[in-house]
Amino acid sequence: MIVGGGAMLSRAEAEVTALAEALTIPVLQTFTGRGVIPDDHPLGIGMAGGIGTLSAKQLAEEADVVFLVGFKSGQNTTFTWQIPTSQQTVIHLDIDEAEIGRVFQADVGLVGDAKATLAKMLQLAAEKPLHREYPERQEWIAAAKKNWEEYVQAEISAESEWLKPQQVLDALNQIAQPDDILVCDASFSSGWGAVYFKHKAAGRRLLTPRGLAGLGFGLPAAIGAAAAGTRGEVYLLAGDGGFAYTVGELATLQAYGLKVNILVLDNRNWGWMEWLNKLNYDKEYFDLPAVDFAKVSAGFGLRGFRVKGKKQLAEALAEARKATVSTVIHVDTTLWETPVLGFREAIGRRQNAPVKYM
Ligand SMILES: Cc1ncc(C[n+]2csc(CCOP(=O)(O)OP(=O)(O)O)c2C)c(N)n1
Ligand SMILES: [Mg+2]
Repeated sequence: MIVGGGAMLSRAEAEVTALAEALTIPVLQTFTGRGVIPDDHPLGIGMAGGIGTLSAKQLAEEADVVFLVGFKSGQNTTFTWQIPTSQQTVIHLDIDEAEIGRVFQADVGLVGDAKATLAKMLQLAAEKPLHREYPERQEWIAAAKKNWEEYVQAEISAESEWLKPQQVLDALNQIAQPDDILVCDASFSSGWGAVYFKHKAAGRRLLTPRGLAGLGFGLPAAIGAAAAGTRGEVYLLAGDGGFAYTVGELATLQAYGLKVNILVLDNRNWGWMEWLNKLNYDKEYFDLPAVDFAKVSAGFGLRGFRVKGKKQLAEALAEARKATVSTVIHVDTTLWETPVLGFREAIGRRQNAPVKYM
């Protein structure tokens, strides 16, 4: 099952989970479908696509049937329209009839509200001999999930001079509570958030800009989330480049007494673009000026920490959580880590390697 934002808008979290459990279906998610099932659920496979988990990639490639739920077949989740393949059977459920077969041919098209339609499918499944154990499928899913968890664990426990963004997300996962919200700016931050931020309960907890495109979205969007009065804390993850686009909005946080815990991933570069430069031209072109965003934050009357290692990061996150005002945590990170699977593969093959997807 690949679940998109349509399922979230229809609040179909319970029905998606119930159908997945009844038939042992792994649940892969899009950016706007993230959180439809908690990540620690055995069938919760997380983010699907070119920016996604390796378990989602494996399961999407190996499935014989792909059930698209409230999902518009966007570029990321379909690996730039390579999945579903023509060999896979496609069932597509969407509230908008025009979506069915618009991008991929659907073997079965279902037009309806996600919550209502999944509830009906559950009822039909219960009446047929479908509600049963599928041990082989369970093993297939559990093995894929475990492989990815081990892969992430290795990334997290690696020691290097610079923190990896994966380690920053791990530190955030350690402290974040189920009701907290993570807002991400465009570029890699959205990828780090979507792939590595753990959804501890079902529901929408991740806000990313559409198409991961508009840099500078992060801080204004986080201000919106804080002003809306969410139950939990609001976190913002932004790159050093994009954060500078709208950094003046720190004044809004100060003026309205709103609280956002801000993590700036400083790789001193337009990371996404520099990766493309390196992969396509084997050349690095950019450097961004060194800005101390912790000091910038203090200049706006807010709190700021500049952190290097894991210990300093955990301490700053704890301080930020306790505080009543907004905090900027400026984290110096390595440039050569990316949440884009195609980039990772291409850099492994070294230079002049055209990127297969994204
Ligand atoms: C408004 C806007 N301008 C330019 C771009 C093109 N662009 C995409 S990613 C990127 C680099 C972003 O750098 P940074 O915010 O530091 O994040 P990083 O990729 O380093 O994690 C740029 C310039 C964009 N997406 N949006
Ligand atoms: Mg950057």
